[in-house]
Amino acid sequence: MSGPAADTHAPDAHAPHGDHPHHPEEGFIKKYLFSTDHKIIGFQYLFTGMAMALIGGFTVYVFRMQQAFPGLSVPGWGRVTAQDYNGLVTTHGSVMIFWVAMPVLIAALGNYLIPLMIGCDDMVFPRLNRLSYQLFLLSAVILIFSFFVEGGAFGGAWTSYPPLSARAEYNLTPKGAPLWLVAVAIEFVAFLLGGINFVTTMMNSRAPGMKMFDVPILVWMIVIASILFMASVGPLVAGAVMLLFDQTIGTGFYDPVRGGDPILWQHLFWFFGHPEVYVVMLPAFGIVAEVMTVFSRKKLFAYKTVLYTAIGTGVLSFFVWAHHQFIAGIDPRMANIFGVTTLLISIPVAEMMFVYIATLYGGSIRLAVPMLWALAFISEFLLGGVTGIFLGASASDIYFHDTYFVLAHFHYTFVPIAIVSVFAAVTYWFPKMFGRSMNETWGKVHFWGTIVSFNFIFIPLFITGARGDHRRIFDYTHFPDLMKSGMQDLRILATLSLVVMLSFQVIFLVNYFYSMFRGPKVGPNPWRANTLEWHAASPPPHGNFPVLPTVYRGPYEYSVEGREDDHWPQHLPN
Ligand SMILES: [Cu+2]
Repeated sequence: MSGPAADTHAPDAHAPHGDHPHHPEEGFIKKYLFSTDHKIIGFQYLFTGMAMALIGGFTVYVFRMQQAFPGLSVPGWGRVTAQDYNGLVTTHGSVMIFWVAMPVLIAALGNYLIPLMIGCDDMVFPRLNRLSYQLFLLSAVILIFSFFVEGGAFGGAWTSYPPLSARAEYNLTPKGAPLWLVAVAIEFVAFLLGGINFVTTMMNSRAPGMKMFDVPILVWMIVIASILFMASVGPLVAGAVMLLFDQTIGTGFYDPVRGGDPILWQHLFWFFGHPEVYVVMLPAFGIVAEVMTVFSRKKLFAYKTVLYTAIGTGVLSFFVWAHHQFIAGIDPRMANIFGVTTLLISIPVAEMMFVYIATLYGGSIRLAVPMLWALAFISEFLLGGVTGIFLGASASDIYFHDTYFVLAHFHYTFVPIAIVSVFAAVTYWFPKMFGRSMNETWGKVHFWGTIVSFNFIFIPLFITGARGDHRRIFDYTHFPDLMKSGMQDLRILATLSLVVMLSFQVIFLVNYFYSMFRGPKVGPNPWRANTLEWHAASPPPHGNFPVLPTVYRGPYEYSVEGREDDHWPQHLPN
């Protein structure tokens, strides 16, 4: 590989604050609340996402307790009414996807890592970046505020299907519903602004010598995910404005009585909703790839193929959405077409799994905590993928639609994406973020406790779902048949496993926040990784690199022998 190629301009090094009257020292408020530093904004998204995950976790605990023990006064909540139940389920789904998975996987990691991984001082538009977080925070505040208005939080499910979500006589949360819609819309604007920064920064601020195929795969995945989001969100925003009008000023866009069509919303929602799955899945795949190469001391297998596959998956994700409407009354011939495209999209995903396995093959594998999470991602996500086949085929989906089999399926894809890969990322980049290490033993206790209990939540729900158990039933005592032959026992097992899984998160939180201040100090590159963020100090100073690096090779040059010199960081010449 030749020396530094000046195909991108060499950004100037960015000195710490206080070096110039126009770049003064910042006070606490300016530094931490109104910062334009990409790292601080990354932390703001991360900690807000973590706080929202507490809401997501608490809501599922309450409504699962109601499912397992109907009528129980749930500790920490009390008796659960039908209205509560709908609000809790809707909040859980919305929060975990929009206010946890997206902000943490894309905005937090994208903000913190992209400038560090491509070797520059900050995002191209730092103030726009700050605005994106402020809008995100505003959206979270509006959502939480909606819990306390008359009628309570929106209970029409995160898919917000009309007529339930629109018609006043059905919509029991006349204030909560439009507030939910406004919160989601503002959050989407926040992500659009964030995406603009990620794409322009990666395209324009790469270190000298860093060509497109030298960019770490995680950066590419976040950039592709941002473009996917930008391309898919438009129709939904238009649809949401129409829904807001139906909710507030009595239009009838989705009202069949007045010539509207509720199925239109389903198309607009899922035209966004399914690409959205890949908007969060691709960064998760990127995290796992980064961790896996470091802890197997192996080059990522077929880097270019992975990149083209990610782009191909993104494109194909726009042609599968109607698999959510196989039984909504769409033309069966259309269902067949969408069945085929849906089964097709499992091919690139399966290919990614093979890439991981090929990367591991012959590697010198070290089972540190981040690697355990990365390996668990493969096995758990695979279960999610395989069960999706039954739902992609319209014939079998007619039976499975809206049962707990569907719920178990998408939790076997979403929990690996939003939880497992995030734990891999948080534990892997912890030393970079704080210059200290987390406790490995407690990390492993947290890992095994979480993974084992996770499977005991959803495997029982595959069984009840395959036996016809439908979603969104508030009180099973109204359906005694559904409580017989072990079905209720399976629900109780799932709920108790959930309580166990949530309890293990306390170990993580203690380990995380204790280690942040008291963990053993480590050097800049404790994992002996190659990507540029490990070339910066830990934690990186404002401006990241006192001297901006030059890149001489791709991100994953490892040999398999595990020798001391088995890695060639991107910033070191041959
Ligand atoms: Cu889908």
